[in-house]
Amino acid sequence: MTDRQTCLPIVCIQPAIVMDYALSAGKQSMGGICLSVFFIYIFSLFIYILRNMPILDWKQSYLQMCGGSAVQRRRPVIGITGNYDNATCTLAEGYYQSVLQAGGIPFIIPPFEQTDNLKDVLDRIDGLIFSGGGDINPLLLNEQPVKELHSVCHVRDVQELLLARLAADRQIPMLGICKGIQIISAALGGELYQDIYTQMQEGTRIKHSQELDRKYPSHTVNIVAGSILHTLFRDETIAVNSFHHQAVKTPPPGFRVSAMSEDGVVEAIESSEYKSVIGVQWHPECLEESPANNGDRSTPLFRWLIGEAASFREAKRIHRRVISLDSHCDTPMFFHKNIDFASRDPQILVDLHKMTEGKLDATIMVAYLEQKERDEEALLAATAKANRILTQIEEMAARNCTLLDIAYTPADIVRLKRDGKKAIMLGIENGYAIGKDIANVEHFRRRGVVYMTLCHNGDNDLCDSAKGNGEHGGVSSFGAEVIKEMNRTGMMVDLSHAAESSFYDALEISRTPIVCSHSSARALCNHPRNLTDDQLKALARKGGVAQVTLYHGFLRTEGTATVMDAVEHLNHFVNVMGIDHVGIGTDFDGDGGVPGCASASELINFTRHLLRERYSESDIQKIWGGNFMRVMEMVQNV
Ligand SMILES: [Mn+2]
Ligand SMILES: [Zn+2]
Ligand SMILES: [Zn+2]
Repeated sequence: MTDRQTCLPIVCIQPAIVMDYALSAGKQSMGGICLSVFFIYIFSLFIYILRNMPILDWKQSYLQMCGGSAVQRRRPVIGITGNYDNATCTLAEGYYQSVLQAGGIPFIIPPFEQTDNLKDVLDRIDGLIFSGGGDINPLLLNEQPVKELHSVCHVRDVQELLLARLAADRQIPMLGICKGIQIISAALGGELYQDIYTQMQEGTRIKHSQELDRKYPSHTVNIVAGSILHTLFRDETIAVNSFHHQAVKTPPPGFRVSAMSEDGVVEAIESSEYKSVIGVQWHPECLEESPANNGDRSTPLFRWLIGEAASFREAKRIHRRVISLDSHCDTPMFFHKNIDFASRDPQILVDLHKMTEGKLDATIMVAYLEQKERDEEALLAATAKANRILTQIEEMAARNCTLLDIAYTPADIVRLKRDGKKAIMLGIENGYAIGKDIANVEHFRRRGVVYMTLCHNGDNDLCDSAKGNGEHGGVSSFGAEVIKEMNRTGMMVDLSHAAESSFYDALEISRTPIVCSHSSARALCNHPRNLTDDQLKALARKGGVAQVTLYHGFLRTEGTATVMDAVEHLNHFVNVMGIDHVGIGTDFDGDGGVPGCASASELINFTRHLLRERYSESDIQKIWGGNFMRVMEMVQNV
């Protein structure tokens, strides 16, 4: 009983306590939950930070990096020139952080005097940033220093001017920042102001050397409509920071001004030839992301550079894997001018340096014969001249035998590429070379000639020319014999320069596919030398190929033709014939070459445009000679 009595109050009290506790705790429970959620949050944040901060446990990071897929993400490598002062190379963190953020791998290039290393440096990067710094030594630009000149660093200037020139030759995407815009401009032939305050003539200057922190803008710039810069910022006016008293006076050839401040100072330049080069006078890597700053002012430029570098990297990768063959150049026309094919010779558009820079593996050099009289003596002279030019090409090849060789078959080109050598093939431009002696076909074929155009400008004994008088009404009976002999000996029949009548005749006569080594589309440019859609279709039906030429007159009837026109012509060829019947024959050194693809060194730009047009690697392989070599193989193995 006592148990029950003593028990009762407990039983009675207990519910009361529980109730009381529950009532009072009701107010606290929310706080309790909040507190525990907070601790859980802090704990998980701690775990998160631990997992995401390799510095805290590098061994753990190492294990993580060794797990998962072994596939490397191939991000573009961006070289950034370092600043140099007091025997120390430095780089402000904004540069490399911006590159990292935009998806690139930063790679600092210190200034050094061993300039023979520079080409190797450039081989290993996909994009290049010229960073800010002191003034440029005016002596390097053949000028005396004005008294307003600040400090200069000679070693750095020399190296950067060299780098900019070499990088431009290699079509490496570039971004110049502050001093960098001036370096790019000066290296490529532009003019500079050593001091805008004393040297600029018109008007007065606004303040270009701000005391504000670098992350704040201090003046605005007006962006030129239609410029790359305009597409990047989608704005006519942006606010920028400013730390300079030098500026670009005139941009180099192939460049345009893309932004100016109110007082007329050049604040940005860019390539006007569809190349990936931009220079800005401000410091985008320091500008802060803020609404006051009209949005983000740094990342568009870095994102642009990394995007261009990625495409350049992809173009280089493709050129390593596929053979690139230019089906027509007239470089031997310059052989009598004492040119040096092994050096970067400004007289010619194709040499060993330019082929290497533009990643061109092979080119077909022709013995070109101007159409002249057709009497016995003149015909013998024509044949002799063709032989002489072929000998000159052979001698040039012999002089440079460690770096290039003559290729006679597609297999030769493949072998030479594997050996790291350039391939030269032999061609004849104008069947005039045959004279009236059919035996000359076999003679030239034995010398290694892979193709011969039946004619040039003017009718000859073989056929009518696109620029002739319709003498035979197409291919002559001798011309028909020549075509059959070319079929028998394995020489490609080339109908560039031929009249339409000759074209259809030859297509009928030839047992093997025919080629047009350098011709463009009539539908886009009405020139008698260009191919109509009907011609293209007939050519493709017979398995042949037409090679777009970079000759301005065959690309556009009005205005200046550029590489974009050549791309349009190629697209048209593909639309009419399909991807298996197209290629590129530049006509370099025969007046070929257009802005954006002006020499062999710029041919990799064409590949980048093809990538932009969404051609696949296999398409590009066909365009860059795969189709042409397919026909060559077929013709040679008859
Ligand atoms: Mn400024
Ligand atoms: Zn030519
Ligand atoms: Zn020609």
